[in-house]
Parts: sequence; C-alpha cells; structure tokens
Amino acid sequence: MKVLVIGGDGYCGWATALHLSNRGYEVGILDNLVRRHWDQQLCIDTLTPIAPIHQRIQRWKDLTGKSIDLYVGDINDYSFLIESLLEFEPEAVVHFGEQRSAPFSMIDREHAVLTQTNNVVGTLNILYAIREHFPDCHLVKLGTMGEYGTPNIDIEEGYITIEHNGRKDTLPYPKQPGSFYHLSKVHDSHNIHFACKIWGLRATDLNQGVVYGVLTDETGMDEMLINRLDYDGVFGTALNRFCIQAAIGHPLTVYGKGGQTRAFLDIRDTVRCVELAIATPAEPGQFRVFNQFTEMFSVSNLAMMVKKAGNAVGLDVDIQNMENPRVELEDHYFNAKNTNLLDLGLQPHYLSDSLLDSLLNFAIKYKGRVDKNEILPKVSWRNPGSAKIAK
Ligand code: NAD
Ligand code: USQ
Repeated sequence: MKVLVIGGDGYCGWATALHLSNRGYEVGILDNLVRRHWDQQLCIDTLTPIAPIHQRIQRWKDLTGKSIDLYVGDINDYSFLIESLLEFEPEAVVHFGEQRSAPFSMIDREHAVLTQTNNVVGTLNILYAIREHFPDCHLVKLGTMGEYGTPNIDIEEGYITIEHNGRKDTLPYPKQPGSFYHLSKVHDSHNIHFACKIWGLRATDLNQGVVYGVLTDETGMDEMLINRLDYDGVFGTALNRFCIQAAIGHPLTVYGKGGQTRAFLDIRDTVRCVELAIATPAEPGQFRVFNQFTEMFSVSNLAMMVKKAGNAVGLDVDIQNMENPRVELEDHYFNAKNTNLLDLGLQPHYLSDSLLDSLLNFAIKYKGRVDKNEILPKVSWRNPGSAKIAK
C-alpha cells in the first residue's frame, strides 16, 4: 500500500515513515521543514543531532534497500500539494504536518494566527485534494487527547450517547481544549467530520496523548536515523523534558500542584497505532475516532517516577513545583477510554523502569547539547506577548 506521511521529518512522522517502510509499505514523506525553521527562529534545538532530511532518507536506503520518496513543500500551497499527490498516488495519507506546540500557539497573536492558519487551512487543503483526485484514499489524521479537555465525566472515543428530554442521540463528544493549538485540532476534527458526511470521504482521527521516548526499532538502527527529542519550554513535552532535566541536574519543572492528569504513550506505540489504523481503513463516509494512548499519569506522578529512576542510575533529582504558566485545572477527574486500538491488536509498551532508564541514559549521552536557558517556560497563557522569544 502507498502511504504518504505528511510531516514525515518530525518527531512522530519520521519514526512512523521508517516503521511503515520497514513493514513493506511504499512510503512518501511530504514536509516543508518548517519545524527546523521555527527551532532556528526560537534559538532552540533538539537534544539529538538530527541529519538533514535527504541524508536521513539516503541512509535508510543504504541500510535497508528501501526507498522513501520526498516532497519538500507546504500543504498550504495547494498546487504543490496536488502535484505531489498526483505523482505519488497515495492509498492512505497520514497527516502529522501541523504546528503542534501549545506554548508556541500562546506566545502572541501572530503565533496563534500562524498555528490556526497552518493547521486548519492545511487540513482543509488535504480534504479538498483527496475529494478531487483520490476520493477512496483513507485520511489518518493526528488529533489530540487535549481536544476533550478535562471534563468531570469519563471521556469516550469521539462520540457520546446522550438522552435529553426523552430523546436519545449519539453526538460528537464535547470539546474543551486548553490552548489555541489544541483548538486548531478541534477545528480540524469538525472539518474532517463534515467532509466525510458530505463527500463520503473515509477518515480516522487519532486523538493522541503526550508521546514519550525516542528510540524505535528503526530510528535506533543508526546515528544518522536518530529522531528529534525536544526538551525546551516551547516544544519539549512533560516526560521527555523531565528525563533531560534529570540528566543535567536541573530540578524537574512541575507546573503548579502537578495534579494535572494526561494520557501518554511510548513512541513505539505511536508508529504501531498508525499502522493499525491504516491496515483497517474507515468505511466511505465514516469519521472514525480512536483515542491513541496507553496510560494516564498526573504530572507529579511522572516527576516522582523520573526522580526514582534517576536516583537508581546515580543522579540527584529535585522536583520543583513552580507557578503554572498555563491556565488549566491542577486537580481534576480524568478517565478516558482507549479500547478501539487495543481491539485492533495494539500491544502497549507500558512505562517501565527500563524505558525510563534508557531515556535517562540517552539524555545523559547528549547532555552536552542542552542549553540550560531554554529549560524554564517563558510563555504565559495569561499575558500574551510577554515572552522574550528570539526571532
Ligand atoms: P513535529 O513538530 O516534530 O513534526 C511536525 C512536522 O510537520 C514537522 O516536520 C514540520 O516541518 C511539518 N509541518 C508543519 N506544518 C507543515 C505544513 N504546513 N506543510 C508541510 N509540513 C508541515 O511534531 P510531532 O511531535 O511529530 O507531532 C506530529 C503530529 O502529532 C502533530 O499533528 C501533533 O499535533 C500530533 N501529536 C503530537 C504529540 C506529541 O507528544 N509529540 C502528541 C499528540 C499529538
Ligand atoms: N507540564 C509540566 N511541566 C513541564 C511541561 C509540562 O508540568 O515542564 C504539564 C503541563 O502544564 C500540562 C502537561 O504537563 O498540564 C502536558 O504538557 P505537555 O507540554 O507535555 O503537553 P501538551 O502541551 O498537552 O502538548 C503535547 C504535544 C501536543 C499534543 C499533546 C497531547 O506538544 O502536540 O497534542 O501533548 S495531549 O496533552 O493529550 O493533548
């Protein structure tokens, strides 16, 4: 099957492209490399030294004999998108190609507009392109668990059945996202659902939790295939950040009380979930929603686990509860369903001491590349424009 991975130069996309290629799929990567550009603008860098995309792909071919087609350009450029699709002729499109940081989207008006324009218009372009040229193509779109927010009831997978005034219906689950980034994902979901309804497109929305880890079977094969690992206050995510903070002796940055509970998964499960979604496509007209995570943790719990694992490898780890730069509940109910992917055969890699140990050792290996000035959060939800962000 031919699968186009949009955003295939990024953290989840690169690992997924290699995994699918390894599993015998014919893979193309489409990416405008804007993430590398944003890193430069913000004066941040991944912990790991990632090779240029052409070299990564060449190395993959040298090692495995498998080719990956490359299309460098922006999905917001509709003629480029159409030309690439017509050349590659995908049977499935996996769409990772968005601005994915909540803090980035909250820097100021400009970054909020950039995030929503890039994400919402990009996805709309993909929907139109599929309708026009490949109406049978399955769109697998990365959404996020953060679309749901933290309601005081169980979170279902995309839909909820409600009885109201004696009548009953199954409706999209209510959305209460916590940043302009997370809102862009909600807007995408609505647009995709609508396109499935009116044009009969087939789509799967993968509401993914926070991803951790860096190694997969494929990205671990060679230094030149290494994946990005963000640790800075804008693009770094909770567990990855905590391991890198532990490695350099920085107190773990728990925002507020740390009772915020989120859904998490290992990057080795990300690539497998996408494969499972592609292998069993949605039906024409179906907008299918899978909650893509394996476990739920509070931020405090994660910090405690990293402290314990750090101590075990001889690191002295402190935890610092700091003023929360975000506006979010720090103590709340959170219980989300995730059976759809398990039913398709997902065998989760649960967070374990050995994973934490390997991530900590990975962070120790590259700790010389850490810029300590980029650890603390600079973006405030309450005060847009207040962050001193390099351009
Ligand atoms: P990333 O920033 O590492 O990768 C995104 C890639 O998309 C980058 O290579 C970037 O250059 C590309 N891109 C962005 N806009 C584009 C455009 N207009 N045209 C072409 N390419 C474009 O992000 P990631 O962590 O790999 O996340 C990938 C997707 O998964 C995102 O949609 C994100 O919302 C979702 N997701 C990520 C996580 C996580 O923890 N990393 C969790 C849940 C969901
Ligand atoms: N947090 C801390 N300390 C930190 C970093 C984060 O306490 O140093 C807290 C945040 O306040 C938040 C939680 O940890 O409550 C998660 O924050 P995060 O930065 O790890 O993740 P988030 O901003 O939600 O975004 C990430 C990805 C995004 C994806 C999302 C999945 O960047 O692309 O959509 O995880 S989810 O959270 O399920 O929506």
